[in-house]
Amino acid sequence: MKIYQYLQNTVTEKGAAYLVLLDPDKINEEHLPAFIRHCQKSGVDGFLIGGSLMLNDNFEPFIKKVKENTTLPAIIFPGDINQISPVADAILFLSVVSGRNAEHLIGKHVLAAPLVKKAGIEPISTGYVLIESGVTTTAQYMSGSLPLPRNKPEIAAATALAAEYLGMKLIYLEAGSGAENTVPDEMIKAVSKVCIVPVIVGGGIKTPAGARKKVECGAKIIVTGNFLEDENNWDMIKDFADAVHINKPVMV
Ligand code: 1GP
Repeated sequence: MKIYQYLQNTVTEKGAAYLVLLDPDKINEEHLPAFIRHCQKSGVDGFLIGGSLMLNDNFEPFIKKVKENTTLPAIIFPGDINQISPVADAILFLSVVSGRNAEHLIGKHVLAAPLVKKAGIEPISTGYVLIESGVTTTAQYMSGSLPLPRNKPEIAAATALAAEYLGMKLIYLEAGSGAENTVPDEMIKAVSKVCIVPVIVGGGIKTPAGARKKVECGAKIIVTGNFLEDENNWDMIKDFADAVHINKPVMV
């Protein structure tokens, strides 16, 4: 429960937590140490690590490198069961509850559970809700499931509540990496209203103001990935962190 507790404490203290998603297939490894240190200095609360494909065969060394450059938690955000490593601190044990593909609801988990146990890392059970976002995203395609219609906040709320009643500790509202449209504000409000567990929102968030809006709607954890893969945007990490940390006054 260490990392889950850390996330909850961060939410209590700062109002919301800000996680940066690192995809080993997309991040230039040479620049990784500087990026990680810059994230920590800028107020990021932790890292999600994972990708849909993992073509580079460098998953574990990548996490090691992350850990060497930060004291923040490294949490696996697995695209598949080949993304499990004892070097990480925790893993989001994701079930795609928006879909009806049994493989992604429970099938992969049966194969993954003994590996997570062996790795000795903390599993954080997470109800993963894919939201329709304009175009077919990689997450939708790879999970072989229909996303939840974006104009149906009540279905999202019912889905999230069912996941919570099944014992899941986090609800991840996912528009998909690089999504054209982010998770709708109304949907975040509807889910946050019924769920006690923290709600994560990610996919297509490109501005600090956009991130702040999601927090104002009830999101407790914000994830950005794609936007920071362009090194020209690194200057904005502190602005994102300040925008997400709604309890902390911004120093001007
Ligand atoms: C994707 O929610 C994350 O799984 C982050 O999305 O890469 O679009 O920021 P972006």
